[in-house]
Amino acid sequence: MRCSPKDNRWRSLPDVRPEPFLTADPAGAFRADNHAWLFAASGGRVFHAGPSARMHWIDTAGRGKVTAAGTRGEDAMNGNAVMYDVGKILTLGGAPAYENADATKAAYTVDINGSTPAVRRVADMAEARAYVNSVVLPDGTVVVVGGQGRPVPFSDQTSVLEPELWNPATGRFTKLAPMATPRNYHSVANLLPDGTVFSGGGGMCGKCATNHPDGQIFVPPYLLNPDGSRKPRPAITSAPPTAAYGSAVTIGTDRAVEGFALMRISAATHSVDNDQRRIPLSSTAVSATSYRAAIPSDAGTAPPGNYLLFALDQAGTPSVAAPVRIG
Ligand SMILES: [Cu+2]
Repeated sequence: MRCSPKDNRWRSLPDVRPEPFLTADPAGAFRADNHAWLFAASGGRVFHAGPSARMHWIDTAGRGKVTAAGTRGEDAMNGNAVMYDVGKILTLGGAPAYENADATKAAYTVDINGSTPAVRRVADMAEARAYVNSVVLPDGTVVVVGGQGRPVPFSDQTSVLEPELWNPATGRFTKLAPMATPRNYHSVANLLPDGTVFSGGGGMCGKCATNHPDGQIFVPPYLLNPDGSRKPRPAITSAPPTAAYGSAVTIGTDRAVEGFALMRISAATHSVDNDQRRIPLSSTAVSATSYRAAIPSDAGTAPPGNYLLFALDQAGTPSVAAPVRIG
């Protein structure tokens, strides 16, 4: 494993070996070392949340160092891990093997804010899924889309078409309206700047019948009235394009809002989206339409890069995002 320090040169970490991270996959090393769930943290450390049941801290100083950090249920290959709040990770789904093994409905929260990660099993999903994607929304809920009950690459058998929405306040999942096209192996999902979710791809092997070179946009409940019409939403009228660590930024809105969240712009592949994270900001009202929000001082809380800044009203309805570059 290597890391990129401040001078932008690659540096080898010879003491970060692959063995601790392997799953017990019957297909051996080819499948056992796939798709690690990795989260940048404070002090140059990286948290390894899975998909192996064993979790670890990785220290990137010097030659690098791997320290055991407890276990989280079972091996969950091609499940998901999503940082839905500062230092708080939701993991869900996956299977004990990369393919041809029943997926799980199980979900866990892993809180890495303390010295020892705190693991809690939360309510199961309604459906077992692997090759699934999950997207955290600005209000802290997590949309779970696609996947198969029994993962088989380049197959649409046992597809799960109903998304589920996880609520961190209750630890429970709620089923949502089904999508039209299966999204399994090689599918992706990401948050869009208007607060909707892109779900696309899947298959993409030569001329396979299960190739899905297309996408769908899911409108989460927080944007909708009960009759399906769009809710009124707040708007950000001004925000700085860049923000320094530890600074306070002034954000203008068109109405009174309840709060703000930074959502890191990220990319998904093979059910892994390691950059995805949501950072709620503490803020104070200067007036009904002007707020001062605190940017985290720690690059482990908000790694440098591009974020979407959302304002949320009292009902949790988000604005369209303003782009902000941190650090
Ligand atoms: Cu692949």
